[in-house]
Amino acid sequence: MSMNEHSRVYVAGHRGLVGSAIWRELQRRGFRNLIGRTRQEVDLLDAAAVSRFYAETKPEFVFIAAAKVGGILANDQQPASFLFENLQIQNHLIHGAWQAGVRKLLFLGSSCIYPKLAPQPLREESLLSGPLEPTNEWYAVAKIAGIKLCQAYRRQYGCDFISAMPTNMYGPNDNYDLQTSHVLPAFLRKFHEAKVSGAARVVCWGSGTPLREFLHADDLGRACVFLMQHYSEEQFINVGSGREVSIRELAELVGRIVGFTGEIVWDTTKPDGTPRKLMDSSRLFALGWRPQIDLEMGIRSAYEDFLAKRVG
Ligand code: GFB
Repeated sequence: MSMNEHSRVYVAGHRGLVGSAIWRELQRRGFRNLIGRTRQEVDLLDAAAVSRFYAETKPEFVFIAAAKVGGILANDQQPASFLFENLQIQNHLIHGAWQAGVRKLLFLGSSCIYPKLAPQPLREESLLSGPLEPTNEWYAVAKIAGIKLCQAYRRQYGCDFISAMPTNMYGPNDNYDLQTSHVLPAFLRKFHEAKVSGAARVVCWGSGTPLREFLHADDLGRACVFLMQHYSEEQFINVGSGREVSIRELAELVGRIVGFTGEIVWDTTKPDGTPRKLMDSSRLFALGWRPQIDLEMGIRSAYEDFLAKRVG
């Protein structure tokens, strides 16, 4: 039986950027048996706690949006945490889902699984065809292991476990901490604070030349629910918008939306990361799915979320 509004659906990481978007989409579609647990309620680093949770709640469908995530600097500075914690979280959730007889599971990876110099736009077949981008290889290795674990449980045990690889995400419930965040929430905060304080300059990291593809979390939420209902292949599938911008263009766009009129300067002691990361999402598009939120509209709504969440 496929997932419907009566199904028992567990969203791991339901308070985060991606998990909360999946949750909102399921609510919007009238799902009434949603299961979510905070870190305090179920520690996903604890195998026994995860297995108890599965036994008690018996979910039929599972979305894995729980992970230790962060921007380029956090990835570079905490290699052990990014590798170890992500392996633990996904091992517990995937193995536990098999033990609990979960009908279908969707694991979320990241576009950083691809080799740094793989042909662009990035096709699913490029996985493991070359060396990874060094700033986030630890996170990438964990995510590759998660994809492989889903494929292995599918082959050995016949589990309907699938994986989706989203591009760079942004939207409500993002992390706005300047040391650990991704670029888009960092820009919202930096440009907003500069505007409010009347600062003449905003300092951005790297050279501004890297190209990135952005997707609003609500588009990813819709894609995840769509894939849970319509996709069941061993090969993972890319989820992107198909549009890329340079980090410099992004800075100018965020500056304009926020209303900052000063100067943008580039701190080239900070890493650029991979030069380009555009996904080929044609397999997903061929299934009939399309993103709905363009970058400017998405940044405007993300800025509203930032203003609403801001204390003081
Ligand atoms: O979003 P971001 O941290 O992640 O950085 P990645 C994207 C680009 O923005 C890099 C530049 O070229 C940064 O140097 N940048 C400029 C900034 N100013 C800032 C700033 O103030 N903060 C941040 N964070 N960046 C991550 C991976 O890579 O992408 C993760 O590390 C994950 O593993 C995620 O895959 C999607 O796109 O470089």
